[in-house]
Amino acid sequence: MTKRPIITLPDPLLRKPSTPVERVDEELRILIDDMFETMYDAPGIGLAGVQIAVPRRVIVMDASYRSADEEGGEAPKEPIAMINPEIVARGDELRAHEEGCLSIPEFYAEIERPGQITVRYLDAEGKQRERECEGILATVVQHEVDHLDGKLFIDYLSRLKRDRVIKKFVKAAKGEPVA
Ligand code: GNR
Ligand code: NI
Repeated sequence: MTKRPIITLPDPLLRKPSTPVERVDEELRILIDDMFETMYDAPGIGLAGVQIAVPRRVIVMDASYRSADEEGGEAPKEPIAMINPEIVARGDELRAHEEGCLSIPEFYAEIERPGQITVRYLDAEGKQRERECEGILATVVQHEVDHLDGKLFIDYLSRLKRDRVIKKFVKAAKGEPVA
């Protein structure tokens, strides 16, 4: 397994829609392994291919650490990989979660999204599956599927707030002081 570098704002690749995976093969499973290693090392609870500069429709997640926190106990790892994920149903109730993104380091904001979703995807063996998600996992799946469409969680903020965040990262990338 190889840890790969994570791209950050304002890298234009983050805005590029990712391409569907056509074949679930060994090469793809190696990519997925590398994505898990990169995510656990960061550490993060989700990662999309495009974040390691591979704009293909693959996401990995593990929300077990977060739920262990909430329950105040130890939790075993619960790695989940989804290929060509599609959100096929959304519940009516919205839930707010504090979100962060490995591609927007050290910025956090409360975002409202449907609290319950159904996602259809291929697993690492190429088998079609469907899964109902709620809680933090519902939020992370939506956050990751957004990445595949070139969308970031700051897009849900007001234009003023979003532009402020982007400007900070543009300045930092130019080596200017960000205050
Ligand atoms: O590590 C992450 N934590 C997180 C917290 C709340 C909502 C979404 C996330 S995903 C994020 C990792 C990441 O950037 N995935 O794309
Ligand atoms: Ni993210």
